[in-house]
Amino acid sequence: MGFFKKSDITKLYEIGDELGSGNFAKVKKAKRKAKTADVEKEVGGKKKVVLKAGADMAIKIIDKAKVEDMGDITREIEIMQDISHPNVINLFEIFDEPKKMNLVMELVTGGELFDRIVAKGSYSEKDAAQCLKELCSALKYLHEKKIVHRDLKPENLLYKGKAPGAPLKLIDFGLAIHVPKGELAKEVC
Ligand code: PIT
Repeated sequence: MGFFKKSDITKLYEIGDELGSGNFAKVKKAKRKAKTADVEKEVGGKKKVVLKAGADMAIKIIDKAKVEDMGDITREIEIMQDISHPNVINLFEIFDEPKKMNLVMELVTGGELFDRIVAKGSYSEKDAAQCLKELCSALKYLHEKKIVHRDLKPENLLYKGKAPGAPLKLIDFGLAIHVPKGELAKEVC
């Protein structure tokens, strides 16, 4: 990883249903096509297969025409490329097309923490403690790397799957910044 592929994403992925949308991007489900080579990534000094043919993924499709400053997008990508943690959404590869930037990410299907809190009516201390434990683990990891997310909210925490006990994953690094050593993040977001 660490570089952008210039090829058309539809050569490698079948794009599926929309999972969500924002001002200048859509997230869609996608399947890695049958006749594609495995993608490897170095994890803890060892090469690990991280993408296999047939894998279900999520793709964030960014409409370049609607983006004011592409520098914001490259910052988001650079930050995500530097992160590997069980409670943060994983970015696998990037396809830079003339009109769109495509970010291939881990697929999560359990919905937002926000919706689970609302659906439950009451939210137990045990549930809250588990959620906080996972969030703190992600934030400790990010802050040690001097990355500040700056948009923490229940809408940006998605459950990996529908089963109880599925891990939470932090998403949306659109406002995240890297704070140089010795400096403070002061901007109000
Ligand atoms: C999924 C499923 C889903 C949404 C996402 C991923 C979104 C992830 C995301 C969005 C961002 C970002 C990083 C990750 O910067 O419903 O698997 O704007």
